[in-house]
Amino acid sequence: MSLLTQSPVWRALQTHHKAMAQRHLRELFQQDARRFEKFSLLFNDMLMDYSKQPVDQETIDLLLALARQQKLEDWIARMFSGDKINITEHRAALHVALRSEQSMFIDGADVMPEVKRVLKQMEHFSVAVQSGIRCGYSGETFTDIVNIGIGGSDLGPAMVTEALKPYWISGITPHFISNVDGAQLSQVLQRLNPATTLFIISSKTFTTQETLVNAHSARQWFLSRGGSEKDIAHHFVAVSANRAAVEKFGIDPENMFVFWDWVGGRYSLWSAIGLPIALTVGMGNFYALLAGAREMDRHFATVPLDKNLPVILGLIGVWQINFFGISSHVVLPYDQSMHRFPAYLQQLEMESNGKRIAHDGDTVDYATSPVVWGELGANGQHAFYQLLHQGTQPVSADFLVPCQSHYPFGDHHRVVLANFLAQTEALMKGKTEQEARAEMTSQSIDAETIRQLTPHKIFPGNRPTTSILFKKLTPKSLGSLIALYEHKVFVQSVIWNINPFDQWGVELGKQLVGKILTELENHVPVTSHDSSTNGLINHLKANR
Ligand code: G6Q
Repeated sequence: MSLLTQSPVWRALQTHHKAMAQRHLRELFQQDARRFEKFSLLFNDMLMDYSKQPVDQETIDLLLALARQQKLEDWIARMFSGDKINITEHRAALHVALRSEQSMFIDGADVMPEVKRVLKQMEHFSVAVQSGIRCGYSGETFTDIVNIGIGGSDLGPAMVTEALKPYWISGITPHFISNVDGAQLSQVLQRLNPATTLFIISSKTFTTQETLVNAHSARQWFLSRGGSEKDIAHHFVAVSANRAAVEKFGIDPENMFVFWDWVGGRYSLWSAIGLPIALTVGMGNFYALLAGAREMDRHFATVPLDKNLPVILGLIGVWQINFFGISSHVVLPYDQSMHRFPAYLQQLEMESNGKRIAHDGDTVDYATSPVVWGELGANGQHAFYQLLHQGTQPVSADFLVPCQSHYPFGDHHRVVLANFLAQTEALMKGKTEQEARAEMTSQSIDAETIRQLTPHKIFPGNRPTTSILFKKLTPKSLGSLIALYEHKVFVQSVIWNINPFDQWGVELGKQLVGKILTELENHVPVTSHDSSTNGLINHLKANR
């Protein structure tokens, strides 16, 4: 058994769970009229309501004791001080420096002058593109930006760019190509004019096969549609930590935006990886995004644990996952612009904490990251909420809701809000047998039908939800929201004693593909794998 699961606090939480599991959320609300005030927190214009979680004051006290036992405050300080907390890669995880205004150090060297230099480079470049000073080979202004990248070099910037659609500068349309399936690239390129298209090749390593295949095809397309070799310098820029590979690809280092090994891919949207964001919404809005994250960083680093949003959000997750046994977590934004947020969060949470080896190399004897998934709120209601309400799998949920919409169109936003409120209330309360019967009786349904339908109309309720409300989805509030989740993930990693900043599982895929790619080149039958893989390869060879 691990030290964690043997610890007195863990055991106390297990005992406490036995008691809490007997209590329905409905009952907790009936017993305490001040439950909402007690179990909700404010940060700027953000409200986090966790009163619809199965907690009482003892739960919170025990979870905070667990956080202290795991030395959470020390770990937070270590992250902000540039310690090499990504131990398997011997690196710091200092993404907070990307939005800092103060000096931040790694190995005694201040990283901020470089961070600021690249931000200025992004600013000059985006102003030049937006104003038309930096233009395409025919002298026309750029109208389309194609970001080619995958994973962390795609999901963050794509999610933010979509979420900030109300801030898009007119005349520039962003496109994101991540999939190596040629369908995505060709569908986008067939609508574009090479003379007015700017490509950003985003890859920290600049060795990622999918990205390089897409980048080479984009280059080919450009050259075959009127662009010349010398025009490449105007139409292709790179964002990378690997200068040599960028040069080898043929991009002038003058057109390169760097970032550093202490920025993990899924934490990189605040770096030059955010270039498509800056080009689409303007550098002013990009700075506001950074400011929102910076304020959340300050909150995380300075506010006591019991009033600290990322800490409480992380601990609630631990309570659900490790004590209630919940392994499925759904995120439900009630805002159309946030349609990529669940995909972004999947990577952030599952790639960071989907691990089973602790810092000391031992296999953990407790659950870590749940399966994270999600969809826009109202759409989900007409699809999978059935399972949330009446299924056999327990699922915890985060609801993300703006108080104001950017689109004051008719009565739409009031309908959105009513749906969110109705769903969270129903998930908490459920519907008892008595209520189900009374409802059918009031509809004059006959006694036999009522008898038959009653079990189907009962809702157990007691489904745990957290609601996060923000005034409006602005660059600043979005920055705070993303940083909230980044730090929540870190909090959980500290409790679980795992490294959230490496990703050996991703590296595996990158290694495996090389050999098979060569095997697919010719028609010679393959026998070097297990019978299933050989069978699949040979079937594909025969049918390509
Ligand atoms: C992120 C992961 C991974 C990475 C991609 C792309 O944290 O490391 O998703 O971002 O594999 O890698 P490159 O940016 O190096 O192309």
